[in-house]
Amino acid sequence: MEYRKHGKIIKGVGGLYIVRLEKGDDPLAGTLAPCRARGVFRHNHITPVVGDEVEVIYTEASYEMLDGVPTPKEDGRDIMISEILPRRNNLIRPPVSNIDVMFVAMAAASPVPVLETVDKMLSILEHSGIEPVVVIGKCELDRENAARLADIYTLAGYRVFVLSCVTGEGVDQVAKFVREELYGKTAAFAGASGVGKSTLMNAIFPNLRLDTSSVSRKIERGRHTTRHVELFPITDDFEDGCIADTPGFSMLDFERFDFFSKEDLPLTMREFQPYIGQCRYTKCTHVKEDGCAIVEAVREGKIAKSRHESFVSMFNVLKEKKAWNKN
Ligand SMILES: Nc1nc2c(ncn2[C@@H]2O[C@H](COP(=O)(O)OP(=O)(O)OP(=O)(O)O)[C@@H](O)[C@H]2O)c(=O)[nH]1
Ligand SMILES: [Mg+2]
Ligand SMILES: [Zn+2]
Repeated sequence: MEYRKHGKIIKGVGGLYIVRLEKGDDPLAGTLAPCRARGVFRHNHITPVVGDEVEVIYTEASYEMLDGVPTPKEDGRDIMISEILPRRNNLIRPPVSNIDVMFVAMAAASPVPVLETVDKMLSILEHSGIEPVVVIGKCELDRENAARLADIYTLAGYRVFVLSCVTGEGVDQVAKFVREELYGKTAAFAGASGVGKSTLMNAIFPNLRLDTSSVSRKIERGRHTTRHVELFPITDDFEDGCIADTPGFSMLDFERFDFFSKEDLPLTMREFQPYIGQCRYTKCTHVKEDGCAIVEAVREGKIAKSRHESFVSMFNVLKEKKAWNKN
């Protein structure tokens, strides 16, 4: 007998994918099944990623009975991902798909937040139709900077959480948000390595016990603690919603920034929207032109200076890309 099932990839390591199979009457319904991807994906340069909704095929040979319970074989050899369903969205970094909400995490200090990287991430999320939520962690290390960052992103129109996993302040608010607003959704954490993503996941889900970097981080500079993307259920049921912990990125990963065109860029800046179409020149690039409504809003403090600086920096990268493509 051949079973065809729908499922969601919750983890992928070295070509072995853990798929949470949907509920049903079949032997492996509701289990976390180790699977392999059909060769045709590799042939077509398609890599299954965490968050993918997939079709899986298995047979009686794919599992064994352990204490009377059908248990999938660990090597995943006999359970095949036969199809990846169309993705609602798909990010390269962190490599996830079908995300509803992305927590964009930074630390008030240690590591020093790089706002340009944060803003690039936010623009990519806006462009992908993923709702960003800003998380400012380690607030006990530099309260002034935490408040400054919170102001920048609140002004930009984002939901902002300020917290510390050391003092515990702000953690309950995030946990409440997760319980109340992520029901049935798929969320993920994104942010530089060492900002405290896994620590916060552990604080929200006390049973999780994810690896977090210890005091040895200083010696192991540049090492990522989290190595793989993995989705965890918010309750004990994946269908109630899930959140992915992801490996932090370093600045380097963003050097090739060519996700969209320079014409699309202003549309990815949330707080620019009321001013678009208000500039003196219709072809205004919003970089420094006379009569630019956005530059004026920055001057008046309605748009944060750092956000406009990130915009200009991204604009210059995208402008170069266009010139390069013409050759
Ligand atoms: N002072 C302070 N340290 C924290 C806080 N939260 C986490 N840390 C520490 O920051 C370090 C990095 O935390 P992780 O949770 O491993 O960071 P991460 O973002 O998951 O890092 P990657 O997995 O490499 O992406 C650890 O030593 C944590 O103990 C906090 O609120 N305050
Ligand atoms: Mg981590
Ligand atoms: Zn303008």
